[in-house]
Amino acid sequence: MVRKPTPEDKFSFGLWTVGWNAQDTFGSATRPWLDPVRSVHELAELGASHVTFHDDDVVPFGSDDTERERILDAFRKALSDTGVTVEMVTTNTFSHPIFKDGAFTSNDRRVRRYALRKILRNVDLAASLDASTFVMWGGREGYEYDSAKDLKAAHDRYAEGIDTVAAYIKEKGYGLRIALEPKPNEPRGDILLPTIGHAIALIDTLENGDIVGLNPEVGHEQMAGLNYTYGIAQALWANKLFHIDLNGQKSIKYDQDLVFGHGELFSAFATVDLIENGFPGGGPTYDGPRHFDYKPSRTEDEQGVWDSAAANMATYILLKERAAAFRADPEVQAALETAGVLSLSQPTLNEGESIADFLADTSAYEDVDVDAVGARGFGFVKLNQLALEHLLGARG
Ligand code: ASC
Ligand code: MN
Ligand code: MN
Ligand code: MN
Repeated sequence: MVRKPTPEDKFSFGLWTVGWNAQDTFGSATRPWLDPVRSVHELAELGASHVTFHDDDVVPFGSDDTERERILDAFRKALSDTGVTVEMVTTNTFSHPIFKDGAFTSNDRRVRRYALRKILRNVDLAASLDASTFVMWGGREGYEYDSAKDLKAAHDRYAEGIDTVAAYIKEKGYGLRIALEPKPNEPRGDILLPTIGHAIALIDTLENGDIVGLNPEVGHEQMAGLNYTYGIAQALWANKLFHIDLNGQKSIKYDQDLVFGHGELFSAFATVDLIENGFPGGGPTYDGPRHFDYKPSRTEDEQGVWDSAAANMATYILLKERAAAFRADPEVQAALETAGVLSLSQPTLNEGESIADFLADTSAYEDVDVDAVGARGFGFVKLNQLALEHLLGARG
């Protein structure tokens, strides 16, 4: 049996996840449209504490102001009836044809100005709902043809757009931070800021970069053949892990958005271990929502939608329990010791050691028995097997 989620688990879902009607490139919808009000109630029932949404998930694109207010009133009522809160808001700058060549980086300046207005309007909504994170997934910020985009100008415009939104947040005194979501490709052939590292490098150039960080998604990093746990680790190290999108992906292919753990399970274990237990030697930790951005597969009916939502949380809880047992196991502690994992926190130079002192230290170089040091076994495989046995529930 898996225990039921509690508010301490901080589980959160995008309304576009359960709400996806399963239309894809090759086929029409297999499920009816779901009213976001209904989704809020169902997710609350299943044990989620928070929801997130794109502006257009709740208020259909093109709604007039009266209609918008009517819809938002019903949505706010669902929130207060259930106690569910909105922790993150994001903007749809990818569905409407106007965004076909991007939003902040479209070659058409009219589109860039329109996108900026759509986003600022949504920042106001996010702040009014007390959200703490404003995600930007630049899904259409890209190209298919190398000759079609001035990539220097595209980075200038991307940075300009993000900096303007950040400046607006500061000017208004909103308690929001921006989180960029990298993705290597799909729907564009190539997307700008394809990985966590690319995004961090751009953030470093911003004037208002202090309130700009990352929202890495499991599948997006894995689509690039990268290790998600490594990616969020570097973001944590840089104090830039503002939010996370958890889901599942099986290697380099289209964006599968499977249930968390239904892709690379062993990798999901490492992710949960890092999020819940932190770095072995201490350091920055992630305290934000455990947010799922998955898609209930096209094969599922409505019951399958709720079963898959529950599956994300159940899998996370199981991995959290397994990761706690892994860290608490004395054999694991001994294996970490043998592997040198815990000694990596020790600085390479002695405290106060100058480079001259270091160069004069013959024990660091001249006297080293390189064959003896090179003969050391690290025992990483034994450590990994202990992790696997914990993951499979064979220990503690
Ligand atoms: C987002 C986000 C994604 C995409 C995708 C839309 O806001 O985080 O990964 O949009 O879920 O289908
Ligand atoms: Mn995805
Ligand atoms: Mn996502
Ligand atoms: Mn996605």
